[in-house]
Amino acid sequence: MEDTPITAELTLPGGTLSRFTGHTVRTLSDMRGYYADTAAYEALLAQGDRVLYEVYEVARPALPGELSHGTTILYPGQVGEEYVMTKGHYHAIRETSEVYYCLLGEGMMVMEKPDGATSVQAMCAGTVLYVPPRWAHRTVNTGQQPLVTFWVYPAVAGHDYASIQERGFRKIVVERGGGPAISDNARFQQGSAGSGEG
Ligand code: S6P
Ligand code: ZN
Repeated sequence: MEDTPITAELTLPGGTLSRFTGHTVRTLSDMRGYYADTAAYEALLAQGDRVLYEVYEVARPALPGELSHGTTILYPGQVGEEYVMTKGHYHAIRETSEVYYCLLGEGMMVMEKPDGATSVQAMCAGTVLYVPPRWAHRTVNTGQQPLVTFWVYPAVAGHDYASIQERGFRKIVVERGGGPAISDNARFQQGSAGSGEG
């Protein structure tokens, strides 16, 4: 693994990086079970699978001191009333944090802790958002254009998707009267999100 300094170009409005180690493309079919309105999800999928978000990552070795970083391009849209969103995750090592810098678009970061604490923060170009240790996090695009974020987190963190996939977040972001509103997730299931690997 390269241990010399790395320079990359982050191009806007696309949000792409000129150098990266991984490129993940998430489509509607990857998101089965995530959206509250399952009928709307199936109806949309029947019209065709489409890309919902892309991630460009400079993944670094899982060693103390290393920082992984990259960009997420979350496309606009809705599944029923619910705005397009990322899967969301805890970091496998719960005592790790993350910094997000919003470069373009409008959205929200939905966050919660296993003890039930929740926080939903608005993001637009210029917003710097700190996700402290132990907070699960998901990005939601509430705007009309791609939501582009740059993020940095400890490379040792790892990801726990299962806790969110099984239970969801307590809060969801839906369209009400032409704008975003935060709503209780009727499908949220109580349960322990565990302590992670750390
Ligand atoms: C990683 C960081 C982001 C997300 C990305 C996609 O810790 O939070 O790179 O991975 O925004 O979200 P998700 O929930 O599908 O990984
Ligand atoms: Zn993360």
